Parts: sequence; structure tokens; C-alpha cells
Amino acid sequence: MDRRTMLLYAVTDRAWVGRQTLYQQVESALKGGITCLQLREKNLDEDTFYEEAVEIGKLCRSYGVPFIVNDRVELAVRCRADGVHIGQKDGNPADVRRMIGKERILGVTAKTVEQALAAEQAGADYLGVGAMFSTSTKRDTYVISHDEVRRICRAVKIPVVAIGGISEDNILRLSGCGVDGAAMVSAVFAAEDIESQCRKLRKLSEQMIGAGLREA
Ligand code: TZP
Ligand code: MG
Repeated sequence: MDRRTMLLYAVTDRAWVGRQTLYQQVESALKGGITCLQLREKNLDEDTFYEEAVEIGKLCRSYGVPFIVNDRVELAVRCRADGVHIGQKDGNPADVRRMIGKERILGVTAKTVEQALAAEQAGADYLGVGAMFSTSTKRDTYVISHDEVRRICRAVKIPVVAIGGISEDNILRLSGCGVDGAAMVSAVFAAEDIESQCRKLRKLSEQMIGAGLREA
């Protein structure tokens, strides 16, 4: 897949829904230049998640931005998402690949070179790697060293997106790690003005990968 899809990867979190609905927040992020959107819902029932996924999926499509569903493989297929993202505990990537078919994007979380190589081998299209910095958005994760991230990026051919605790204040510290972009939850969705925040993050991410853009 195109590495540039990883550039500014927004992951939703309805904890930040306030003045705007999640749909409106995602639209602001799309206007601000995100390059990928992951719908991450940890507590929604199947039907509500499905209806939301159909609507937000259509919205992303109208902006030409890939729409990825977190965790729920069958739902991702049913709502015709562009892809699905799974963690190490969400099933075997090879099985998930069989379920979603060749065309859909498969993203897998990896924290070690071993996990990264196994995911690539099993048919992952990209890797989410982190946490890069400490984060309160996801409790069951931990910070990995930037050296391990560098080793992962060197070991695999597929695109790598960094995740976890990334913000406008530290994104440039990822320069030289070899990642293709940054995935963010709170830095995007907790912002007062999501559109202008994304515009700023997009420029910073371009700057961050600028030094070390890997070949396609
Ligand atoms: N996976 C690893 S860290 C994380 C996820 C979903 C949360 C990232 O959230 P934030 O707010 O960008 O630190
Ligand atoms: Mg998961």
C-alpha cells in the first residue's frame, strides 16, 4: 500500500465528543488533511457500531481517505470498510486476512521485530508500532524504545505508523526512526479546532518523515 496513507492517521475516541458529534469531528479531521481514519469503539453494541461505521465510512470515501475499523473483523467486512486493524490479542493475522480477502487493508500492532516480521509474513499491509511515548488513552500498553522502532522499520518492507502519546510537541522526536507517519487519538480529537490542528499535524508529520522517507 501507499506509504503516504500513514502520514497522518487519526484514530477516533468518543471520550472527546462534546460540542461536535463524532461524525462532525471526523469531517473536521478530513478537512484538515488526515490521510487515514480508524474507527475505534470499545463499548458500542454491534448494531450502533455498524450504523456509525456505514456513515463514517461513506464520509471518508467522499474525501478519498481509507476507512479502517478497529478490532471487529466481521463488522469491517459487513460495512465494507477499506480495512481492519488488529492487535496481538485480536486473532491470528493470517486468519483475519482470509476473512477480509486480498483487497482490504490489514493493519497489525507490533511491539517487537519478531511480531513485526510475523505480521508481515501473515499478510499485514502495514504495522502500528508503539507506544512511542506514555499515553493515558490506552491503559494496556507500554512504551517501547525508539531503537526497537528503528529495528522494526529496517526489518520489514511494509509501511509503519508510530502510535501512542504523539502530539505536536514531540512528533519531531520520531525523525530518523524510519516510520512513515504518526497515528494519534487525543492530539487530534481533544483539540478545540480539529481542522486546524490536523493541518498543523500534517505539516509536522511531513517534516518528521522528510528526513527518512523509505522507498516504496
Ligand atoms: N494503541 C497504542 S497506543 C494507543 C493505541 C490505540 C493510544 C494512542 O492514543 P494517543 O491519545 O494518541 O496517545
Ligand atoms: Mg485491538
